Amino acid sequence: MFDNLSGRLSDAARKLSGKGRLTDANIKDTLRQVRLALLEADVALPVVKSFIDRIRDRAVGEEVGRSLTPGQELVKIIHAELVQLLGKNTQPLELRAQPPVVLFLAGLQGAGKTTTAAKLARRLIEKNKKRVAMVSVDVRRPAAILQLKTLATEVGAAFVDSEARENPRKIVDRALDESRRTHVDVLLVDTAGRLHVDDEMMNEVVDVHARAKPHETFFVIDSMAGQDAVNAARAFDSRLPITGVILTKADGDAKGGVALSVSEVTGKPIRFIGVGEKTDALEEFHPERMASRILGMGDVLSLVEEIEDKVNRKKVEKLAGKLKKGRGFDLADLRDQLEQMMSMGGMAAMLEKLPLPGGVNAAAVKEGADDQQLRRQVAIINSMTPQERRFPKTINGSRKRRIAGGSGLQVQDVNRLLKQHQQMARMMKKMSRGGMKNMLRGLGGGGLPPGMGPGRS
Ligand SMILES: Nc1nc2c(ncn2[C@@H]2O[C@H](COP(=O)(O)OP(=O)(O)OP(=O)(O)O)[C@@H](O)[C@H]2O)c(=O)[nH]1
Ligand SMILES: [Mg+2]
Repeated sequence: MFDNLSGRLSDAARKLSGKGRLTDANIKDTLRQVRLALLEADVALPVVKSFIDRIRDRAVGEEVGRSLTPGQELVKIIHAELVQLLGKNTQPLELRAQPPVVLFLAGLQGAGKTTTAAKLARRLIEKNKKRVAMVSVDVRRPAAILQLKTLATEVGAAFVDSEARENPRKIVDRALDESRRTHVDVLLVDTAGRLHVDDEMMNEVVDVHARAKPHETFFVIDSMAGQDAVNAARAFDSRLPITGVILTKADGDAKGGVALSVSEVTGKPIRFIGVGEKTDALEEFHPERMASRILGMGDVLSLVEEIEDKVNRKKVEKLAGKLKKGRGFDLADLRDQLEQMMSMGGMAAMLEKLPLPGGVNAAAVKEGADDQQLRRQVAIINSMTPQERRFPKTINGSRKRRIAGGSGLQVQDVNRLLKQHQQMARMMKKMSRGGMKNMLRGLGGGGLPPGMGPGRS
């Protein structure tokens, strides 16, 4: 799910570079890509328009954080808007009311109402230790009643029988009576679906709803259903006091548009997502997680935040100033770098969070870049004299042996470190302005310094 969208968004963001400030001009291309990505993902056009407008409003004039690329800054903004759109807080099920607490499920035909009712029942029984009963008011289709009965038995919920052609209101009354009598905590009401929204159907569901007086009214929507389903969401939302959306079939290859559209159109939070046909395949919905998944950025965002927090700005500025004055990147500077990495939880922790490019063997990379290695490198530098740190070229064979001995390592370890330093010094020199800044940008998702991990463009 969401592969298209995430691919496009991250590509677009990566291409955005240069300027220290986001402007109408420099985000234009990226926003066009985001727009296309959203349309490709079946997000409704008006939704796309207002979403893009909000991002533009928020982004233009935004100062790019010291350690971020403009692309990352924009991704941060898009992420925040996505979270906002998908609903900031998913509240837990409202179960505190006087029993029986009634949960009501409505939606189009085949959306997954009956399956979801069973999933909710199972969850309530197993997790919340509730006594659960289920009832179907789908009186036009005898098979629907039987389907719910079978599922109720499977998950261990009570089942209030109903008959084809019976008056739905009467069924609801009976279900409420029976639930009170048998001390049921939660009563789930499964309704009939229709192929299209029509008045007759709407009137019927509104009628049943009024009788059931549910504490939660869920609109169940198939994440692969596209625009029609989103229009149905609007229709249901205007007639029923929807308290939440349940997005089903999120395990399929849906493009993610329905999640965004339904949130924008109804303004109601997505509460759960269905991720399979089995009765345990129901997850709580987390806007943060969904937004990150849509952006496909791994945990880059949290990494970006960490870098912003923990990097010692004074040191960064000192180094930047030094590089500007034409003095080189020496081994003491390298030591500062390594120590900063250790304070960020080491390379292994950082690599965990980076979405490694395809073909990179994550295990192998991690092995070569663990905390222990960082500590060794720092130990080597610590065994040098200040003069050696300042002028690495003076480190000859006998000095290397002394340094290796001092740090409890081999001469070849010293050689490796010196080589690594040389590469970094060269890279630093190449970066005409704000070398350190750029290097940290690299760490934020662009790439790791040579010799410290996989090269990424
Ligand atoms: N893969 C997958 N399939 C699901 C999910 N939820 C429901 N389904 C399948 O979708 C089909 C329709 O589900 P139902 O629960 O019968 O849908 P409904 O909304 O009750 O349908 P009507 O009663 O006909 O309106 C079934 O084959 C379910 O197994 C899900 O989260 N993932
Ligand atoms: Mg059904």
